[in-house]
Formats: sequence, structure tokens, C-alpha cells
Amino acid sequence: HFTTEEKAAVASLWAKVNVEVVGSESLARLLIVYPWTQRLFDSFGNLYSESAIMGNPKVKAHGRKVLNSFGNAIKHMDDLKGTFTDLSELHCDKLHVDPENFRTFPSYVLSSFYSQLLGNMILIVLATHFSKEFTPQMQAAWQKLTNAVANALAHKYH
Ligand code: ZNH
Repeated sequence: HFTTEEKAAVASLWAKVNVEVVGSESLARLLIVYPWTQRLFDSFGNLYSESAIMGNPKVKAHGRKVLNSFGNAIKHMDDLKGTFTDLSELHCDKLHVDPENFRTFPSYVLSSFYSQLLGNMILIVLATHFSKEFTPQMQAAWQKLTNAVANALAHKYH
């Protein structure tokens, strides 16, 4: 559950976020730092180098889509599970495709785990874009949100 202060903190930063820039950079970083996540995006074409990933138009478009969905979550912070019901189903199916060593985990575990990783990338990108405003309180509120979104995305199969 989010306090009034946490909601206000998240909303105040969100109002200044460039969804295109932060979304594409976060997804690009996920693909660079955890290269095995590239496997889920084989239709995206050239992901062979850092600059290829950063410049890939499909990474940009998908990053924007994912962050817009985050923006929708910010409007419904009291009902994240309800907000992500359909997306949860989609992700638990999609993210099933995975390297051998992950096959032992059910898809909702993967879905949550991958989303935690992406959430951490979003935190890093926000921190670099809003250095002064990204106070410990701000960081804590966003961390709570990214964790809650990851849980909501995996909720359908719990
Ligand atoms: Zn995801 C899709 C959101 C995470 C992978 N996604 C998607 C979409 C959205 C999202 C909105 C679209 C849908 C439709 O179209 O209907 N995601 C999201 C969010 C998050 C996520 C909010 C958080 C956190 N994802 C994720 C991750 C991954 C993913 C982590 C991996 C790694 N997704 C995905 C895929 C897809 C999606 C693969 C599909 C794509 C295409 O296009 O095909």
C-alpha cells in the first residue's frame, strides 16, 4: 500500500519524465546488462552491440510502450493487480520462452524476476536523469512501485 507522500513523490517525478527517452534507455540497458533477455526479442533485429541496441527503433518503440504502461500504473496505484490482469496473462505466456537453466522455474516467477530487473534499470535511468531530485525518499517510493508492478505482472498465475 502506498502512502499519500509516496504517491505524490512518484507523480511529481513522473510529470517530468520523457517516456520515449527513459523507456528506450531502460529497455536497452536491460538487454545490454542481461544479454540473455535478448532471446525474448528475436523479432527486433540487430541487437549485436551496445550501439545497435541503443539505436534499434524497435527497442525504442517497445521501451516507450512499456513505460507508458508504467504511467498507467501510476494512475492506479491502489489497484495494480487489477490494472495488470491482462498484461500479466500475456507476460506469463511470453516470458515462458527461456534459456535451459531457467526452465525449472514457473512462468510467473520468471515474469516477476525479469520485471524486477527492468524495474532496477528504470531506477538507474531515473537517477541519472534527475540526479538532484532523486532523493532517498524518491528512490524508496519508486523502488516500491517497480516492485509492486513486477508482482502485479506475475500475479495472474500465482
Ligand atoms: Zn512487457 C509486451 C508492459 C516487463 C517482454 N509489455 C508488453 C506490452 C506492454 C508491456 C504494455 C504490450 C502489450 C500488447 O501489445 O498488448 N512489460 C510491460 C511492463 C513491464 C514489462 C509494464 C514492467 C516491468 N516485458 C517486461 C519484461 C520483458 C517483457 C521484463 C522481458 C524481458 N513485453 C515483453 C514482450 C512483449 C511485451 C516480449 C511482446 C512484444 C511484441 O511486440 O511482440
